Amino acid sequence: MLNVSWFVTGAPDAGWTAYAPLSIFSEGHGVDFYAIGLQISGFGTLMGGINFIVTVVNMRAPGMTYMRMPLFTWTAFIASVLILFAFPALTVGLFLMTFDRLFGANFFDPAMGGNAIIWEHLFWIFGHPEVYILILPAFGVFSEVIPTFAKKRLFGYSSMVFATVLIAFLGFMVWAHHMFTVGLGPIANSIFAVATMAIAVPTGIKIFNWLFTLWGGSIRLTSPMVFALGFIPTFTIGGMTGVMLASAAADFQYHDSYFVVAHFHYVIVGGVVLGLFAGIIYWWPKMFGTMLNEKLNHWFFWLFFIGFHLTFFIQHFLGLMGMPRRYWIFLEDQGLDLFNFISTIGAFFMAAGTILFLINVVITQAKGVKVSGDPWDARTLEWAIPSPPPFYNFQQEPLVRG
Ligand SMILES: [Cu+2]
Repeated sequence: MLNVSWFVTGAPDAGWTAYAPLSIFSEGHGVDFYAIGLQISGFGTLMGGINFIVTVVNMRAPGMTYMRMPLFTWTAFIASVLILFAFPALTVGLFLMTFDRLFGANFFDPAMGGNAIIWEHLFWIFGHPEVYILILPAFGVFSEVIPTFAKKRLFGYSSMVFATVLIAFLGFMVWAHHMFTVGLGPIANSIFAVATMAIAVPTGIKIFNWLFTLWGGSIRLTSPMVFALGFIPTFTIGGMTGVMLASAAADFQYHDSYFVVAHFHYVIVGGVVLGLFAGIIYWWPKMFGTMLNEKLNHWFFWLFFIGFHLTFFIQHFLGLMGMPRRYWIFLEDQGLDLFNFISTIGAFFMAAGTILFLINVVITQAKGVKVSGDPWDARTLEWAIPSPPPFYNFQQEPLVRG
């Protein structure tokens, strides 16, 4: 019989961050596959990022100067630059880990004179910019959706671009805020604390620009717009808990508790996932020439949005009550049961909303009713051609004048 035991033994049981030395002594091949899998997907991401950079630099339409580019293009461009500089740190770390595990090297083994903390540095020098690789394109989506459905130009375009670049730049100087409890010392902790808090400034600029774009606009509550309106307060809460966590002294209390889990999900679900759904719904007619059912989209939003806050808002308090992360089971009657139960109910709401969205996709594509080139009355350049676009995109190369 074929012996596959070398292949199937051992999960990557060192957590998603694969901290050393746990990761280098993990039994079986789980962590080896973690490393090779990340190398392969990292290579793909890097190639994709380079492709976007080269496309934006070389293939803009005549007259499409950098400061006329749509903000979604800007944010995709800057996110690609982040990929270019952040992923190599992960590549190096994974190579060292693989050498430790397979070839007897000792980069991360303190007993052999290695340094386990180097892995944490390499991981987070990649890991923090990765957050911005995720969130910046979502910011771009909202910067397209909000002006469209407020029927106004985006407020503060150039400050939006400036804030995007500044967030990207500062994003490389804050990685050790994930390591406040490691023992880097008060000076390093203070520097990283201040740098982290500084990121709230360009992020705040963006939030206020979106609010000023809404101000006095004739607002159409289409589903992408409702996602955008849900995003602003949700993400702001995530940003505020981010500033709380950035305080190194306070972080000694929050660290590895559910407070961090709540913060993370307010940023990633409240920012990235809401942006993803807003973008998919908004550009669905552009991609497929059909229009998702708006009534179901709104039901999807409300189930998902209420479910999200039910699930995660309460986890701030679970964290402050001392509930740690990464435990799969808790003893009863520690005062954590009710809040965890509420959290679970919320998760079912989110699942129900997402299933509704998938049903919407299936129904819409089965019906296949075609819509006009610009069903949202958006009027930006991508809507000036038929939906979905013909393979040549524009019949004549467009000349961008403003
Ligand atoms: Cu971070």
